[in-house]
Amino acid sequence: MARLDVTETFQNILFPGHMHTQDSLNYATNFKFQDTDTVIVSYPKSGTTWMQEIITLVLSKGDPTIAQTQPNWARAPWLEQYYCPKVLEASKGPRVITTHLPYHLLAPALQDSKAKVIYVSRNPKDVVVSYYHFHKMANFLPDPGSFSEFLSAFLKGTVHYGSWFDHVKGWASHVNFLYITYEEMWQDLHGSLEKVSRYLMCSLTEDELTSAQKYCSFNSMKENAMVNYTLIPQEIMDHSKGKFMRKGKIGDWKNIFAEEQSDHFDAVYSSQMADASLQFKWECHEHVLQPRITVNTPASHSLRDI
Ligand code: PPS
Repeated sequence: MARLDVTETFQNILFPGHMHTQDSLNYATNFKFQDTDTVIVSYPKSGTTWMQEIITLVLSKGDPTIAQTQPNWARAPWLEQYYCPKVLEASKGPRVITTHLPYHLLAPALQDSKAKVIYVSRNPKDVVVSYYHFHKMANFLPDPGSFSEFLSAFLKGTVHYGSWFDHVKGWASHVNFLYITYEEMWQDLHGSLEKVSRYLMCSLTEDELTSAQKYCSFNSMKENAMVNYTLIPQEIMDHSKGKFMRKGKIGDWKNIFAEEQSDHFDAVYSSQMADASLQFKWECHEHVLQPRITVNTPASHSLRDI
């Protein structure tokens, strides 16, 4: 499948026609989850690949063999992408599934399911920067234009995969899942591995944790062809225009946002997140959510903190 210039619109959300079709999106929204499934959920550029690697290494007890021999999309396929049924049919043992879909599209399928959901979020200012650079190298995404133009589309929610705000607020209303931030993984990878292993009820010894930590570090993943997307042909992802494992930092937004862009972002954030059921602080936080946690601190304050 190439379809690099095709955009699929599904329930008013844009998806790259490369990898997504109306059939694949319908398959995802009608999917029959199994109670043994683990589902990684994220808005693009929030730490999806990192969580795929973390889960692979937790389930393999720190042994890197699978992480270094199977591409991430074959171990944890994206539910909404066309090849997913084939990968799942061939899979043995408990399934790990990835999705960028917003909550309202998957909620009916997940209702009454005991599948373990791990939601990864990231400071949206870093998300938009990472996403902007990704648009330049990924030939299945439209030309992002200037950063200012892309930022404006991101804040309006007209970029591919829809609104970041709707994504995080929607998934915050799901019952009982592991919520973890990119920032927490960055600041405490060892602790994050422990949390994921506890949630998956797969305990690791200290040596196994140390090994897992080594292989899901940024430097290790950057060199791992199974996750750095160098297996993808140049015409689909142009690595001369940028790297998938680009910087792997927190707070990189400060290198590109102008002050007025940051102020405008904060204002849109405050207004969009006023009704959020979870307080998002882009520091070290992890919650197994109960629905409708009250927000005590104005969310916009926390955005300025890092
Ligand atoms: S995608 O395309 O949605 O699957 O992208 P996603 O994997 O969600 O996000 C890519 C960004 O995550 C960074 N990344 C990491 N950062 C730190 N440590 C590790 N191990 C790691 N693995 C991936 C990757 O570099 C992208 O962020 P940026 O800011 O662009 O570097």
